[in-house]
Amino acid sequence: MFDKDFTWGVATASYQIEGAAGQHGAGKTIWDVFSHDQGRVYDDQNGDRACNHYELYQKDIAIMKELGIKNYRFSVNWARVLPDGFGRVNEEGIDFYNRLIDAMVEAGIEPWLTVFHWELPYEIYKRGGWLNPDIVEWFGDYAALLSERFSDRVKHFFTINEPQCFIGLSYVRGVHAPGAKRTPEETLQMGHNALKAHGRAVQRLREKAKQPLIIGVAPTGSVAYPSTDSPEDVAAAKKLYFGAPDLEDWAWSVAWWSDPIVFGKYPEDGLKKYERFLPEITDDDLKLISQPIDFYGQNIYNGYEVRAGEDGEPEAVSRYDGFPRTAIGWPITPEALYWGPRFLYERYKLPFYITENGISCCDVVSLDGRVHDPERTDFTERYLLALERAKKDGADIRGYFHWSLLDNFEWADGYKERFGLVYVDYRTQERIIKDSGYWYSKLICQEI
Ligand code: GCO
Repeated sequence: MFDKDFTWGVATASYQIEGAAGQHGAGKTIWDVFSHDQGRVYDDQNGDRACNHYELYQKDIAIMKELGIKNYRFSVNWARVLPDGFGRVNEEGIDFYNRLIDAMVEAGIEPWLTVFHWELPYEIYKRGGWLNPDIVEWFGDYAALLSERFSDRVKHFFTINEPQCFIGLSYVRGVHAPGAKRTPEETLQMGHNALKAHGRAVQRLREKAKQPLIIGVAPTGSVAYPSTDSPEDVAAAKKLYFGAPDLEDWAWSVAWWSDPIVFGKYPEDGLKKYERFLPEITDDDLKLISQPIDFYGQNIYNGYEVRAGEDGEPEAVSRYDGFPRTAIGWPITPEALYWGPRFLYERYKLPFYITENGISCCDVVSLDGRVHDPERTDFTERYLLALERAKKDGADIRGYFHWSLLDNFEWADGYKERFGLVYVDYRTQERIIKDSGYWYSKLICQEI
């Protein structure tokens, strides 16, 4: 599958794997606080220990090396390097990421660093978080620090990961940290500040860069895919995919987050639909948000079927009884990895990466001591076949990162969901490479 220079990788995020939460000089983040608040996370679990990657990172890198994984998307915990989110640097935290990056380089693994995968420092949250306009500069300073300290070895950076979730799930729905619902005026303002912070980070990353950097983003979204290849169905799916959702779902928009970054303007339909609740949006803001980036990534897990109704307008098609689902309950829709990248490439015309895709399964250790997970292999193969077809049909697809290297802390679902190619026994921190991990290894090493 794919040619030799295709980027194959795996992805993780700091709070989900590192453990050592709030230790070695790190500050608290909203997830540290939220996960200790009773009743927020499944079974009151938290990321205090997680996969203890903070201590076991060498082991995890050795596993990647063994599997032939050459690209690793990981994230830095903002409060580990800047305990308050700004100002004082925690050198112990910087040392940890230096050791981690050095180990990757030594193992021949290319680091892909995500600047923000949701760990908002608690001190910044106390000052208003995404609502405080100062966050744009704080985030820029944080990005500058990462560039200054790591860009001699790290060339690939993502600014923000899934604003749909760290604004939408967090403040529109209130189910992720900090677990406080806010008004539409407030959430739209937060979103605008997050986009400005992205733009500022792009500027500051480049300003301090020790080599030319390759910078992108990793938003997400469920893909509207057409029932058939007919031009009517395709147009209907595309319209819904990029259209403005109703106000209560505004943060799930694809175009709202990506059009300003790539085109320097918000989509017209959203501007109309959310008009009463919008913050002030200036030309300077849009200029800042639309700093040139080098690639466009999306985390894609699933989609929904759409057809053209009698009047040609998009119509969602309901799923048949017994529709295949993953353990977490998400529909299995490989079409998402065909139509998503195609639509996104057609619209944004930037080199495209799948920055996350994967499946949670009810994995268990079998009597033979191994973890047999045929569902994960089958899922991944189906999705990759669709992705390959999208590339053949013209989308400039450069790479694929599987979520995730390890089973880990799945946010509000705690350790209930296992997304890893590698099984983690949280009692002992033993790692067991799942059958799918060996399969992925063969695939990316072009042995199958
Ligand atoms: C993200 C994702 C990951 C999840 C994964 C499975 O923001 O990148 O939410 O952190 O663990 O998508 O849900």
